[in-house]
Amino acid sequence: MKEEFNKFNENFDKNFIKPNIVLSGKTGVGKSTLINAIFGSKIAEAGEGKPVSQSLDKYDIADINVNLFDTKGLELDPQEREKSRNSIIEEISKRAESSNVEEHMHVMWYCISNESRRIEDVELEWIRDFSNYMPVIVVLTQTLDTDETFQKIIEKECPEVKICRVLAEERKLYGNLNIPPHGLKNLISETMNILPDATVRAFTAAQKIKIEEKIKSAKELLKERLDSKGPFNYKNLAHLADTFPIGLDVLGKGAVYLYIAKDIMTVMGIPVSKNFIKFSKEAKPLLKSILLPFILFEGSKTAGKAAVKYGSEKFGPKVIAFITKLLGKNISKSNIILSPVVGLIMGSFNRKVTEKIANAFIDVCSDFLRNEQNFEELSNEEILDILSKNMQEKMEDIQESLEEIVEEELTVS
Ligand SMILES: Nc1nc2c(ncn2[C@@H]2O[C@H](COP(=O)(O)OP(=O)(O)OP(=O)(O)O)[C@@H](O)[C@H]2O)c(=O)[nH]1
Ligand SMILES: [Mg+2]
Repeated sequence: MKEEFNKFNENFDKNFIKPNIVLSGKTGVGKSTLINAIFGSKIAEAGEGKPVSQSLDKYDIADINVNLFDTKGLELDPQEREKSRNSIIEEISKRAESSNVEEHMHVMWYCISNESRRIEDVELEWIRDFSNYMPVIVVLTQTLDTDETFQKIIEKECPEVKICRVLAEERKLYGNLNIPPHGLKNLISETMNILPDATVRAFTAAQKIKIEEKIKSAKELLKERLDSKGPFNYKNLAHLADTFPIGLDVLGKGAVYLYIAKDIMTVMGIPVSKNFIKFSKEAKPLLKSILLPFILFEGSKTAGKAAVKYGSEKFGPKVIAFITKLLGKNISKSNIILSPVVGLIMGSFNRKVTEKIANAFIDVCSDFLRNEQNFEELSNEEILDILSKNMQEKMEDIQESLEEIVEEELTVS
C-alpha cells in the first residue's frame, strides 16, 4: 500500500514541477514587496539567498512551490556589471540546454519602478539580452496612476517583452487617500501563460493572489483522478486500500479520503505534511468530520433503511473498531448503525459520493484561503483543526444530497 501511495505521488510530481522564476531590477524598486505580496511573508523574511553562481542567488524557502532566483551586479561599475551579465547569461543558457524542464529558467520578472520613471540604457540592454535566453516580463512596480508614457518608452525599446503594471502593497498617501494594490492578478495570468504546462500547477499553488485559479486547479486534478482510465484513479486507490495494513491509525477507504484531501490541499497551496502516514495522523479530525454525520444512532429513519441494505455486520469488526476509535467513544456494535453513505464511503467506492465530498472540501479550502491570508503563521495542526471544523459543517449541508445519491444507488441495485 505504501508503495502504491508512492507511485501516486510520483505521478503527481510529474505535473507539479516548481517553476524557476528569476527576479531582477535595481535595488529599492520593490522586488521583495512584490514577492511578499504574491507568495507570502515567509519569503521576504528569508532574506539573502544562497549563491548558485557568481551573480545569481537562490532563495531557499522550504514548503514553497516555486524556486526564486535573484540577479546581482546591476549596481556595480561597468566592468563588473558586464562580468555579472555574462555570468547570468551563461547560467541561463547552460540550464536551457538540459532536457530536464526542472532545470530551465522559466520566467524573469524584471522590476522597474513606475514611480521614479527612470530607466538607464544599461537596463534596457539587460532586458533585451535576457529575453534572448528566456521569457521576460517587465514588472512596472509602484504604479500609482494610469499614465502610460513611461511604459510606452520601454515598449518601444523592448518590443518583445510583456509589461505588467502593478502596485503590490497599498500605498498610503497624504490624509486618508490610499491607493489599493492592483495589477497582481494580471501578472499572475501573464506568468501562467508563459510557464511550461508541467509547472503551472505548482505555480498556482504557490501564488496567493488568484484563489479562483486554485479552485480550478483542484477541480481539474479531481476530475483527472476520478475519470482517468489509467492506474492513477482514486477508485484504484480505494480498491488497494482494502488491504491497508491494520495497526496504522487510518484504515481502508478512510485513507483514500485523506489522500484526496492531501491532493486538494497541495494543489491549493495549503501546507500539508509530505509524508502521508504523518498527514493521516494529523488529519484524523478531518476524517472524523467526513464520517461523523453518517454515523447514526438507532431510531433514525435513514439508519433503519441502512440496516436493511448495509447492516453493520457487512462491515465487520475491523471497521466498527475503527469508527469507534475515531469517535473516541465506546460504541458497541449493537447501538451503532451505519448509514448507507458510510456504506459507500467505507464499502464500495462510489464516484458521485466521492466527487461530492471532494468538492465540499475544495469549498472549505477556498474559504480557508480567503479568511486566513496569513496562514503561514499557523501550524499544520492548527490548519487542520480549522479545516476539520468547517468540513464538519459542510458535510451537514450536503448530507441530504449525499443520502439522495445513495438512495438512487439502492433503487438501481
Ligand atoms: N506601498 C508600497 N510601497 C512599496 C511597494 N513596492 C516598494 N515599496 C516601497 O519601496 C521600498 C523598497 O522596496 P523593496 O521591496 O524592499 O525593494 P527591493 O527591490 O527588494 O530592494 P533590494 O532588496 O534592496 O534590492 C519598500 O520599503 C516600500 O517602502 C508597493 O507595492 N507598495
Ligand atoms: Mg529586496
